[in-house]
Amino acid sequence: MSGRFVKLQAQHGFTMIELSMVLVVVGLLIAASISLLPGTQQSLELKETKSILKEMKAALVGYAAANGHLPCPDMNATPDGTEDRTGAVCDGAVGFFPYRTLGLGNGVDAWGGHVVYGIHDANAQGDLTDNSVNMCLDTSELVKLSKLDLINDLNSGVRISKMITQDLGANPSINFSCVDADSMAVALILISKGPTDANANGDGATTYTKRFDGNNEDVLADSCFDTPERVWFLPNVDTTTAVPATSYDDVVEVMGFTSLYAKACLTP
Ligand SMILES: [Ca+2]
Ligand SMILES: [Ca+2]
Ligand SMILES: [Ca+2]
Ligand SMILES: [Ca+2]
Repeated sequence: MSGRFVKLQAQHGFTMIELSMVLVVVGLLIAASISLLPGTQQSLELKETKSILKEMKAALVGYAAANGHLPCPDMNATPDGTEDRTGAVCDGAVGFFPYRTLGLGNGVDAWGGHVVYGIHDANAQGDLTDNSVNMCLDTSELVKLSKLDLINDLNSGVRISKMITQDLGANPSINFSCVDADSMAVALILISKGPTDANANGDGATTYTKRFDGNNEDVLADSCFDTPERVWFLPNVDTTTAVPATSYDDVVEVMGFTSLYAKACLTP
């Protein structure tokens, strides 16, 4: 009887130790997950935004394949999701993503910001967005798409910048150039501002609508933008040193002329 009692006591004690060890481990796991959460959340939103921009690009290609032209940007200051054009010509080359024209539910990134959509200068060329010409069937359009636009239109239309210098020393910096000789014309571009005004250059850090960085600044006024290869670059986010002008958290997706033609016009 007493032997059985001792055995029960021993079993009970062992269970308590085991339980307390489990509680300690659970506590450590919770602490670890809480400390990891902000960075994990940010990278999830970045990943989701990249995926959203790719889906938007696929929708644009599908629209071009079905209609023979791209939709115009949504030029409403408060985006209504519909393209804005006057006849065959777009009301502007850079505006917001026309999600309703494309049959999508919304046109925002993972942070809730409206995605900017730019198309190659519609007023000067009228090719990609002209709804009276099928860019897949008109041979003069074909020639322009494959050759002339790329060579001759660096001075106009939507284009992306080029990296000119890189310094990964004590004060890292990467410089991009938007001058005509360094930039490259593209058929279309999609831009998310990311979560912050990462280069903190005073272009409106307190409001979401002005969080563009790098060459994406003044996004509706000037049509040269950052290359999609320009990745998030936040070297001095601890703010103990001045945030360099190269800090950058925008997300950019582009499509060139030949790629658009191949995907919209040649893919069965
Ligand atoms: Ca509109
Ligand atoms: Ca930004
Ligand atoms: Ca900025
Ligand atoms: Ca610009």
